[in-house]
Amino acid sequence: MAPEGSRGRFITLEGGEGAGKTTLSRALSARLAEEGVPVLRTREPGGAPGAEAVRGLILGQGPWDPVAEAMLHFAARREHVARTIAPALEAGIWVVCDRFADSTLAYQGAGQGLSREVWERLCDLALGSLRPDLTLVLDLPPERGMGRALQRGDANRYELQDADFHARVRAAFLAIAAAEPDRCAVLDASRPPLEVLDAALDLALAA
Ligand code: Z5A
Repeated sequence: MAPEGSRGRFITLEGGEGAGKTTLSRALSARLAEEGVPVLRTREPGGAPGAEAVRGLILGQGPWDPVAEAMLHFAARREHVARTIAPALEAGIWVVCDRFADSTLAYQGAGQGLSREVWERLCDLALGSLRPDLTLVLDLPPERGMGRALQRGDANRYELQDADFHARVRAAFLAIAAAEPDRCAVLDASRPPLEVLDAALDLALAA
């Protein structure tokens, strides 16, 4: 458990569709709470009233120009950070967030052609110095993740992209993790949910 009065830890979950981020964020938050850690579970795009409204624009409309789409994600993210994430961390609450800025680099960058330079400028503008303490990348072959996600029968426009798009997104997440081993850990998301959770909990408590 974090010492009283200290800043909360910021943990992000990343990966392709159907990799199990939502499942893990629920279970990990519950297990952290059982360990006595004050924890807030949130998601992107969304996590604050204005950001949820932008989520409706992003998922409900489009296609967007890639830079415009990235700016929408970062506008939502800025609201999310300002209204939800930063106040929680400052209050000593840990934040478990389903997707964050790495998703923009993977989807709008590798997927849609946004340059890394523009992504970095948007990070600086929207996030200041805030970066996750720990990022868990749930890695799964896209066809397996898509199979899981499509079973729900409510595919969004990202899920409807072709196999090459999803392969680029997966490779981008693995490249992010390889480039920042101090922040990121890759979890094999083909393992049963409880095994994924145990590995995530160990990493979270050590973060
Ligand atoms: N997006 C973007 O382009 N740029 C950005 O900056 C951001 C996002 C932040 C948001 O969609 C979309 O926005 C997203 C990227 C884009 N693209 N898509 N799609 P979303 O929030 O609606 O969905 P998502 O983030 O992709 O998550 P998801 O599809 O809901 O999947 P998930 O959360 O990773 O999986 P899950 O719901 O936990 O699990 C899916 C099913 O698999 C479910 O039936 C589970 O019971 C099952 N499951 C989970 N784990 C396991 C294991 N370990 N074994 C077997 N079965 C499992």
